[in-house]
Amino acid sequence: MADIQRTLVLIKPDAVQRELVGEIVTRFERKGLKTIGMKMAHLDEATLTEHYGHLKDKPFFGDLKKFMMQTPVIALVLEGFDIIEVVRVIVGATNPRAADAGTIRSDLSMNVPSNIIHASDSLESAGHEIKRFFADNELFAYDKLTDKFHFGEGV
Ligand code: DAT
Ligand code: MG
Repeated sequence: MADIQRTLVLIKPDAVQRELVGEIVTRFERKGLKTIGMKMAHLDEATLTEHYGHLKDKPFFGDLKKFMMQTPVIALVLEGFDIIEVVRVIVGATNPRAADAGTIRSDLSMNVPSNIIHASDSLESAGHEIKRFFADNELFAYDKLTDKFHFGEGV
């Protein structure tokens, strides 16, 4: 039996500027993923230094943080079976020009630094990232009428 997991998604400033927020949220909804948290936030440098800590020695680290502070972002927490892997598949590879056709990055972007979306890459990072952006009382448990199709036997 697959595990129910949670993952963090950030819809980045280029997607906000390019009016792609609805399109991206729609793709997750149509797949049947359950949103349990959603908000707009203007990220500060300290948060981004932590969030992108694995890239701190890269030459593009400063530009990446500046880019992420250009506008507020939309943060989502999604919940479902194997959701970390499912969302990474829907998001596509880091380089949008190499991403599989049909993925968000392939269909909607062309450039690594502005690849429009972030998604947690492991169970461990998802745990840290959700805590970084959401308080416990900003995450919601509720039943959706469609849960039986996505989580159950479908009958
Ligand atoms: P991902 O976002 O697919 O998890 P990552 O964690 O390696 O990829 O990098 C985080 C972000 O940093 C990525 O979405 C865009 C930016 N980035 C990565 N590699 C880059 C590069 N070579 N030049 C510029 N920006 C880069
Ligand atoms: Mg990453």
